[in-house]
Amino acid sequence: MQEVRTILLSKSVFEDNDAQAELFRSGLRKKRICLVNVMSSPGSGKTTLLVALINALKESFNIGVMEADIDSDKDAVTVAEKTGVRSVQLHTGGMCHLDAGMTQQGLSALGDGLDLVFLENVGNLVCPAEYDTGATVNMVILSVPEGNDKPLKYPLVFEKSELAVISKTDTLPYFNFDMDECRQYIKARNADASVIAVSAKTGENMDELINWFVRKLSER
Ligand SMILES: Nc1nc2c(ncn2[C@@H]2O[C@H](COP(=O)(O)OP(=O)(O)OP(=O)(O)O)[C@@H](O)[C@H]2O)c(=O)[nH]1
Ligand SMILES: [Mg+2]
Repeated sequence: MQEVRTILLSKSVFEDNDAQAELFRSGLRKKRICLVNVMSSPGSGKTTLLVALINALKESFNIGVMEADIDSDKDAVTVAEKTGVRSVQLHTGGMCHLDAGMTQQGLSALGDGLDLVFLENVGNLVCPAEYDTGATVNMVILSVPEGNDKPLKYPLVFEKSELAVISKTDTLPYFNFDMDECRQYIKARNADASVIAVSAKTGENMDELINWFVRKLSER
């Protein structure tokens, strides 16, 4: 099994997380680093989707991954083994979210020279949305089995995300998931959000998602 570095995050020293996040983000923009904060409930397919995306983008961009987890290093090992890109595990010490100070600690551990960094936040649709990590892109994943009403029940994460991915579309035949209604609910939270429905398992519509990132990176 591949070894990955595990960073035990220390409590942030910053009193004002929003100010720190803005400062961190403007530093990232100057260095032309696209940092993507990936939020979703547990098991919605974050790691699976990141592996597919990274394998499609890694020839064109230098990519790194930070995997936040309360305890294990499973996701960081999976990403390292399946993509070969730089990956670090961030242990939150029981906390259900990351803030800007913690994200900065992770990025320092990952090192320099990266164009695109994915931060897989702790699986949770509530807490991560409440803390600005300083990322340049916020992204939410909602999987078909979770149900199309989630943007109504967990509005903040959809308000904060410029990209909403509806994942596991290969399971649509087995669930009462109304795709049009889901898109409407997401747009009601954030009219400007891009909404892209994909299956990482079958590869359905992954091209649209890959192109979204290629475009985003060209705008840096
Ligand atoms: N059918 C189907 N299953 C999927 C798809 N993507 C992921 N899965 C499955 O969903 C389960 C959870 O996937 P993960 O990628 O581990 O999800 P995660 O959001 O990273 O989970 P946590 O890190 O625990 O929050 C696994 O059994 C995956 O094989 C998909 O597109 N279709
Ligand atoms: Mg995961």
